[in-house]
Amino acid sequence: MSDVSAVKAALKSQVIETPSWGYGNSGTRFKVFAQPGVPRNPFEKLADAAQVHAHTGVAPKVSLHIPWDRVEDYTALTRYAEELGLRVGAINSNVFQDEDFKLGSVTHPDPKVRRKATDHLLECVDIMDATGSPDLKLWFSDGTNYPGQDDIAGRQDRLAEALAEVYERLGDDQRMLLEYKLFEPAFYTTDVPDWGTSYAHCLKLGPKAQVVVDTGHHAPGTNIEFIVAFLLREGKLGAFDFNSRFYADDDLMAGAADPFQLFRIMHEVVKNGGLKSETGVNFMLDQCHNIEAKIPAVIRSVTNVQEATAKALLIDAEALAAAQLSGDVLAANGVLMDAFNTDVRPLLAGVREELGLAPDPFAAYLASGNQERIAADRVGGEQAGWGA
Ligand code: LRH
Ligand code: MN
Ligand code: MN
Repeated sequence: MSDVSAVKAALKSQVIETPSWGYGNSGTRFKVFAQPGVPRNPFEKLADAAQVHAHTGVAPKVSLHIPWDRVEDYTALTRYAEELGLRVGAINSNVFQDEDFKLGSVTHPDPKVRRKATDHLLECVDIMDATGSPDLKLWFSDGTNYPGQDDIAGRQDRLAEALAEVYERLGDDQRMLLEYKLFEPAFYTTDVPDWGTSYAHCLKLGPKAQVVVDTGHHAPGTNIEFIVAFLLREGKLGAFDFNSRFYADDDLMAGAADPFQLFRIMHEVVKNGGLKSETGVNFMLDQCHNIEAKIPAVIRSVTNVQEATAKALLIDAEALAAAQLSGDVLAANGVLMDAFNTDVRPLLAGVREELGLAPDPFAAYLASGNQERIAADRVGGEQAGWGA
């Protein structure tokens, strides 16, 4: 796409969903470093997300995580989101922090534990009904640590049974997004370890089940853009959990560790129609900001995704196709590298100005005084959930 106004229109319409847990305190198993001014409840997490949206103009949706964001009154939470100009995004289930789930949740050998886990997933669909959320995001920590610990295929049967029950409960405008992860916390087998497993379950379930690609959940060296191209071609790419990593599930800011990889992913998204709203790909962030200030880190992540998207949109598709057809490997690669090496910050500054925003959202947020205000107003902020 080389028409600048079309590129700008595409950038304005891209929605990046931010995670409620990205605004809370988080850390590693070694230490959680608390920061002043972090939210004390889900309402304050929404207020922080609204800051990101106010400065970037492209982040009106917030993912919630249950029970981290459990409230008495979801209608009140939804109304508050609307007052802030936000919508509730994906509801993330959590079947990995309860004592009962030590040996698994929906794949646990004991049917009573499986019932409890499936009931939680059904509760998440109730919350979708109450908040207007379109997406149920499922990630299972289920797996085993030792050879022989449990029946690998039997666990797939149990998983399929639970997924089918939850799928049946979904409304017409609701989707199930199944996330995979190679390992951790399970170290020998994981029940949904890769995109193929997720895809196979989603295919059996039906059109409302799609795969989530969390960019931090693969073996080192995995070609994520291939997975993206394949899933888009099959109509099975439901969402991204963007973050970046140097080693494993590091949950660092998207585009921080490997901006070139993010560009390659966004190239496949653009090339295969994934930016069009009818494809329904949800561009979510899934990150934890352990040592950096949270709202600015989310703003930086959003702009990093926008920069990768802008570069992908600038690829000269005609020149690329011609080079590919003629077998000119170096010319084809050159077309991609030209786009990647373009400084798109002025283009994005222009897009923001056209939206009535400051050209540099990061600087504008720091100058707004919000950080000082929340630090003074909020005492005793929450952990994101991991350390809780
Ligand atoms: C698991 C995961 C999943 C969870 C989130 C907090 O590692 O990526 O998406 O819901 O982290
Ligand atoms: Mn994730
Ligand atoms: Mn993760």
